[in-house]
Amino acid sequence: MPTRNESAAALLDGIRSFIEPAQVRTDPDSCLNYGRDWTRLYTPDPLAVVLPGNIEQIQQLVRYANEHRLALVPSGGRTGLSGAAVAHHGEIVVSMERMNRILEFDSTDRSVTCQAGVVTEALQNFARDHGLYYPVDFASRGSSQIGGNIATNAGGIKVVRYGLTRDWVTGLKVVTGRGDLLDLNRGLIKNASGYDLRHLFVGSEGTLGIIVEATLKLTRSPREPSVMVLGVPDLDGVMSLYHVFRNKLELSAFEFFSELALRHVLKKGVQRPFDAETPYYVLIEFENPDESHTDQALALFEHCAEQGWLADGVISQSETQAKELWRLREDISESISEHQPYKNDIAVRISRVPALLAEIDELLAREYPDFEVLWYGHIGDGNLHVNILKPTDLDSATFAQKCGAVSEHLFAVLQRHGGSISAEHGVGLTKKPYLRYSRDETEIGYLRAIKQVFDPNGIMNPGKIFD
Ligand code: 2HG
Ligand code: ZN
Repeated sequence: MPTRNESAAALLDGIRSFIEPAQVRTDPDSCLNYGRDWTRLYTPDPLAVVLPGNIEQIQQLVRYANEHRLALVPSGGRTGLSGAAVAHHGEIVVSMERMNRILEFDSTDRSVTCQAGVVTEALQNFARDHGLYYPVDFASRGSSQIGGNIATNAGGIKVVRYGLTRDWVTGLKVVTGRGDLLDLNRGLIKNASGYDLRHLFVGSEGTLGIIVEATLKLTRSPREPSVMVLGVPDLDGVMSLYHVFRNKLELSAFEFFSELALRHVLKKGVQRPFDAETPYYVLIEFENPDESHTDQALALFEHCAEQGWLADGVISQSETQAKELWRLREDISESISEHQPYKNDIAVRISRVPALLAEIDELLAREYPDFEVLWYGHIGDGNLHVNILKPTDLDSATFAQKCGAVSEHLFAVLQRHGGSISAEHGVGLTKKPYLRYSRDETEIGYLRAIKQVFDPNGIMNPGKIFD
């Protein structure tokens, strides 16, 4: 961990000699906003917020930080849920916000090169304007940035069909923790010339260096996506629907949520999709270019209803209706934020989902008899978001301590199923104490050794993923 033994003012003056003084901020508002992400669990306390405008400035900053042993926290849209972009120990936040240009597009390659600070939705819109599609998508699309998505290997709602951010990154420019600029893979599809360092940076959470540019693949746009929401009496039904629908339709999403989770969205004014109330719901999105696909979906619906796997359902008739149905699932996270939820973002192989669900359900009912536990997530990817809401009369510290204790049991169950403590939100600060449940000591030793190569002085996002 770097130490500070020079006066803050002198250190910042040094930075102002190579980055425009107005882009080196210390005002309380900037420190508060740029020093935190969506976790709201930590008190932001950065030394300063720096907004570089080009790669040279970033290299200078990293070299300066090495010289003076300053800690840097790379910062994108700060929509993360694990504290990886939090600066709470006098670090310097390096915001990529000003580096938000799309630099190059090639229709033959179907690829786009952009700076790290491009907002996800801006890239999606750019692709659409060029008759193509960037498929990595999630509720925070309006503020999350490409660099942050890469640093956490963001997943989201279309993984079942299109994979994770990693699958779309064909090139990366990074400034390592040593200040070197690496130009990794340069948009190539095939490149068998040794270790692929690009993939080390995907999911590195800012601990190896700063992602400054990315080349991303695009694909053809989906044809007439339709959305179905189905009411399901039990978790076995959820898995049965997955098998049936996946085998017959080209699914682009297979999401689930509980009635308890849905109720929070309904409180915000969204309409219940149909009269029947069921403990669980599944949201399915599929390409529906002609009537034969609609007929197929309806036939599957009938079949599943006959089997007792679903109780009711609705299919979108327009794009607007499809968007409304998506809100039932996508708005959950925001609708519960006022309850200071303790978040779990766990993953197992899909075949293990039923057994894991049953065990965790039993564990949580036993350990949290008085807490509201909400289930939702990307069940088609084996990724469940288990959110525990803080009872209003319980103080935050006791709540966190109780949840932390249960996490040890939960992750032990997960470990037995070969799962991961973080599917898509990252380790950051919140899951750091539990990393050993996903990676054994030997493997963590290799992770540390890799960090040492890229960041020998430990200036890059110290205290994140592991100490
Ligand atoms: C989602 O899938 C996001 O909605 C947030 O990953 C999950 O709130 C959460 O736990
Ligand atoms: Zn998610």
